[in-house]
Amino acid sequence: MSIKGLSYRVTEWPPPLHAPMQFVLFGVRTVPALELDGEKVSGSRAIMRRLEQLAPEPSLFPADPAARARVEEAERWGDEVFQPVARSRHCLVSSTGSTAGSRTERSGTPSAPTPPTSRSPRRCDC
Ligand SMILES: N[C@@H](CCC(=O)N[C@@H](CS)C(=O)NCC(=O)O)C(=O)O
Repeated sequence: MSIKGLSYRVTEWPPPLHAPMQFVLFGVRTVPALELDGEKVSGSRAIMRRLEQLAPEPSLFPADPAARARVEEAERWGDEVFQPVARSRHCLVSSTGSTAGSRTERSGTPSAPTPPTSRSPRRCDC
């Protein structure tokens, strides 16, 4: 949304809260999702296409049709083949320290990731 020049507000739900919260708010368990004046859009691919409709320039996709087809195939593979494998496994991640266990919000340009402050292993659903 920054690339498109669109203003936005980000709400993050720390795992494992994100799945039930997404279900309550969007009717699906996964992040990301977007709410546009009450319209709910879930999933990276759907969000990208909705943003293209809202603000065509600059495009998030290559102008060349063959290049765009390759990008769309890579997206599809990631979404339909790779992600389900990753999601089916439990993974270990480092705790993010002070933000762990709390809802966080921010607006505008995304900031740099916060370095881990703890080595406590946690489960995730990604
Ligand atoms: N390819 C999908 C992936 C969605 C997805 O699997 N998100 C994970 C976080 S990385 C999630 O919400 N997992 C919770 C669950 O599967 O219940 C997208 O980009 O929208």
